[in-house]
Amino acid sequence: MDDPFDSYPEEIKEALINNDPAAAAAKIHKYLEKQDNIPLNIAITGESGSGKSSFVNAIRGIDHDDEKAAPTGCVETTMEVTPYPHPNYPKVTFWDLPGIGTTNFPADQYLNHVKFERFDFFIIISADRFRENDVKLAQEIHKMKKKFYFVRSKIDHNIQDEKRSKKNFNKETTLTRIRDDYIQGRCLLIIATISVLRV
Ligand SMILES: Nc1nc2c(ncn2[C@@H]2O[C@H](COP(=O)(O)OP(=O)(O)OP(=O)(O)O)[C@@H](O)[C@H]2O)c(=O)[nH]1
Ligand SMILES: [Mg+2]
Repeated sequence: MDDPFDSYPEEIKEALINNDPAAAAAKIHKYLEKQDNIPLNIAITGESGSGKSSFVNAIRGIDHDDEKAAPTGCVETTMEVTPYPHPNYPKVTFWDLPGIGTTNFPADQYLNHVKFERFDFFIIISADRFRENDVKLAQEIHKMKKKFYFVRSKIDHNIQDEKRSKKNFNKETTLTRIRDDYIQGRCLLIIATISVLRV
């Protein structure tokens, strides 16, 4: 039979095996405190204008015009890799990255430029279409044996466009088509709009 304490750190295991619940509890408490203090650096990446900085603001619950907000805009905006702390977990940092694939940040120089390997976890934001650069980013992250989520932004735009152009418009059908399209691309997907994130 598998050892039920197998995944526990040695010192906790020892206290449990020795039937010393008080010592085990103290050690577990210390262990959890230590876990809380491990820094986690999450990179928000993707093409320019896909909504990376807007996502950072939404996930931090900060309005675009707040002085602590990541600047957003309808032209290429983020030029520096910029850290933003998680509002509740000080050890968790969201890093707002410039967009891949512009003349300022060509795809072949992007990874070096932003020092891609220094982050622990990645969120790739993409709007409208699943593009070559999104795949490149995912492949790089996979090579580093790290994890990522895809977030599809600007769903509200897609819904509006379909509503305008299709007689038999149905919101659920549109969302399902978008989901299926990404699943075919073998992506783990969260569908998001700024308004959804703010709820
Ligand atoms: N309607 C809608 N607009 C969005 C959404 N996400 C972002 N935007 C808008 O899209 C534009 C670009 O958003 P940013 O967050 O600046 O995009 P970015 O990816 O950070 O762009 P760069 O910094 O240039 O790489 C802004 O005008 C945002 O208000 C969304 O989900 N829905
Ligand atoms: Mg930005």
